[in-house]
Amino acid sequence: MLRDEDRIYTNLYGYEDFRLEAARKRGDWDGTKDILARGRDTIIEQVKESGMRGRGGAGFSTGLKWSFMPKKVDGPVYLVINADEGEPGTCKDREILRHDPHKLIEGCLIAGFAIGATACYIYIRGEFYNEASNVQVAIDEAYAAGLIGKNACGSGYDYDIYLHKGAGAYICGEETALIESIEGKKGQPRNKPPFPANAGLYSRPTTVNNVESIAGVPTILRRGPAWFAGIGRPKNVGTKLFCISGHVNKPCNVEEEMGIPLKELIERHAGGVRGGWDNLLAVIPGGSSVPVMPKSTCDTVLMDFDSLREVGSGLGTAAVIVMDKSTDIVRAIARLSKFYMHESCGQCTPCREGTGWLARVMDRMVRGQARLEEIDMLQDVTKQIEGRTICALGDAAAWPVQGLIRHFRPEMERRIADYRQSIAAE
Ligand code: L3W
Ligand code: SF4
Repeated sequence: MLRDEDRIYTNLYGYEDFRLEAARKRGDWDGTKDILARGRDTIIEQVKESGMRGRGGAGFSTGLKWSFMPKKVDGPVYLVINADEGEPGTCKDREILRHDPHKLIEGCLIAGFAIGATACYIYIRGEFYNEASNVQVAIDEAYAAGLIGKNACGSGYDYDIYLHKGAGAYICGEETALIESIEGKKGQPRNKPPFPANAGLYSRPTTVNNVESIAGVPTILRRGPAWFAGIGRPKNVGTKLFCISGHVNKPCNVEEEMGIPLKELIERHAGGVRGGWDNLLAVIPGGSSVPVMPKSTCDTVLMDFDSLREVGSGLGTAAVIVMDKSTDIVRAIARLSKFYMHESCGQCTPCREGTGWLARVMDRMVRGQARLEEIDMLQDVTKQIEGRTICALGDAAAWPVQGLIRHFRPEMERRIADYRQSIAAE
C-alpha cells in the first residue's frame, strides 16, 4: 500500500486550490532552476534510472523516449502533451488537469528542457472545457511569475507553452493523429517509422508524452530516481493513478503503488464489489482497449504492466472497469465493438471493414441470432485485424472480442442455443 508521504498527486481530489500560490505550498516549482541546472543529459539519465514507463497505455520507458531526440539540431523542436484522454473508463489525466495543473506545467518545462524543445503544445480533449480553463490559468500564472517564457525560472532557457483544444475524435489520442490534428489536418494516424522523435510536429523532432507521465517528473527529480524506483515491483515501478468504475460501492480515482493486487485495490479504495467479491463476474483492468479478465484471474493478479500481460490482458490506462454477475458480458463487449467501429478513422482496410464486421456480428451475438460457427468466425476476423493496421486502434478493437471468446465462450453458445429453442417453441 502506498504511504501518504509517497503520493505525487496530493491535490487529486481537489480539496485545495489549483492556483499557483497553493501549488507552491504543496511543493510545486520548488528548486526548478536547480533541476534545470543539472543539464539535459543528467535529467534524461535520472528519468531513465527512475524506471518511469509511459502512463498513456503503452508503458514505454519515458527516459528512453527522450533519449531518442537528436542532441544537436537547428530549428524548432517540440514537446507535445497528450491530454486527449478518451479511453473508455479513463479519467485520471482529467483530475490532474483540473486540480494539479501546475505539476503538469512544471513537468512540461523540465521535459522540454531535457529534450531540447523550443516550445510545447498541450493537446487537450475538446470536451474538457473546465480543465482547459484551469490549465490556461496555470499557464498564464507561470508566465506572469517568470517560470516559463523568456529565461524560464531564470535558467536562460526560453520556452513557450500553448494549449490546443481537440474536437472530439478518440483517434486523436493516438500520437501521430494528434500531431496531424495540431497541424490543422484531419486526425489520421501516420505510419511509423518515422517515429515523432525523427519527424513529428511540422516534420520536426518531437516527443509526445501523456499528462500523468510528465506531471510526475518534477517530483521524481526532486525526490530522486531511487525513490520512485523503490516503489512497486522490478520493471514496474512508481506510483500510479487508477480509475475504478462500474459495479463497485465507491467508484474513484486513486493513486496507489504500481503492482498492488487488483482485489486489494478494489476493496481498499472502491468499497469492494457490489454484493461482495464473490459477486464479481469480470474486470477490464486497463481501459476498453485491453482484454477482459474473468474473476478467477482477478482473485490474484497484480496491477502492473508485466503481471497483466502475463495473464493475457494489460495495464493500458489503468482504468479498472468492474462488472458484477448482473452484467450482460456479451452486450458489454458488443458496445465496445460499436465504439471502435465508430471511432475508426477508416484509412486502413482491416480496421475500417473489420471493426464493422465485429460490431455487426457482435450485435447479433447479443440477441443469440447467430450461428455457432460465427464465434470462430469472429475470432478469425480479430486475427485479420490484429497487427495489420497503421495504429493500435485495430488491435484495441480486436482484443476485447478475443477476451470475450477466450473466457466467456459458453455464455455466447448458451445464447445461441436459447434463441434456437425460443424459435423452435414458437
Ligand atoms: C522512437 C522507436 N520512438 C516506440 C515511441 C512511440 C510512442 C511510444 C510507445 O499506443 C497504447 C496503445 C493503445 N523509436 C520507438 C519509439 N516509440 N518505439 O514509444 O509506442 P507504442 O507504439 O508502443 O504505443 P502507442 O502507439 O503510443 C498507446 C493503448 O495505449 N491504450 C489507449 C490509450 C488511450 C489513452 C487516452 O485516452 N489518453 O491514452 C490503452 O491501452 O491501445 O496500445 O510514443 O513513438 N523505435
Ligand atoms: Fe485508422 Fe483504424 Fe487504421 Fe488506426 S487502425 S489508422 S484508426 S483505420
